[in-house]
Amino acid sequence: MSLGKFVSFEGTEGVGKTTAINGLCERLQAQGIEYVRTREPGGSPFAEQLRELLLDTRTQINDDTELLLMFAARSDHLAQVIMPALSAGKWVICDRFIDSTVAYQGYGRGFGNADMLHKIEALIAGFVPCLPDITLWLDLPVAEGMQRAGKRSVADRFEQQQLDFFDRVYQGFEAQQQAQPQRIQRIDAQGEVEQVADRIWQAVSQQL
Ligand code: Z5A
Repeated sequence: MSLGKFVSFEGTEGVGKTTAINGLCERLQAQGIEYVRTREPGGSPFAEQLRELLLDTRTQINDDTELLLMFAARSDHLAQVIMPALSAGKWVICDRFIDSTVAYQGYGRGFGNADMLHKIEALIAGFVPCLPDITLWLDLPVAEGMQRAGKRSVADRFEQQQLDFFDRVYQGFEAQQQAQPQRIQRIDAQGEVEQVADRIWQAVSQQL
């Protein structure tokens, strides 16, 4: 039986997920709520190895291979980290989950075509035993996120994509939020860090 809450964060590049998760974890700690903070792709030792390959600019794979590797990483992450934590009554705070697959592999790589989306749906149905209780989609114009992210790091294999790719990814998140408004809450990611943290806490505290 699952007792803990499963919270995922989603959004295009540089929207502020890491910053927002820091804020949420501080507030959970203040409430005395035990949580496990994790991320995808990755989160377990084997999935972190796959993450390195997936983000490495030298990796040359086709779209189906990328999709299957995302699910291989997720399967291990679920088995090793997510399900045990939830069963132990802990909250799981996950930086990206299945909605990133729909957005990046389904809309970014697959242009939102039905074939790719059906493959993803089948993989979710077959290999994902539980969906997040709440997903926070940090909504920020793509260009603004890129500007925030650009201040910081060297581009990985996904960050090297062109603007039209990220526009499609954004459309993927938007479409999913519209299709599943109960689970996926849109959070305005513009404004000061504290303002965004307050919006997130308002959404999450309804789960308490
Ligand atoms: N991927 C996929 O394709 N399919 C899948 O199924 C999954 C993932 C699960 C790795 O993700 C890649 O994997 C990702 C999709 C793909 N590629 N991309 N793009 P990731 O989450 O590790 O990488 P990311 O999306 O690029 O995240 P990020 O760059 O780490 O950004 P972030 O965590 O959302 O943002 P941040 O680090 O908190 O903030 C970015 C900067 O903005 C930073 O300098 C902050 O100080 C600043 N910031 C944050 N909040 C604010 C506010 N409110 N105002 C001003 N500045 C701010």
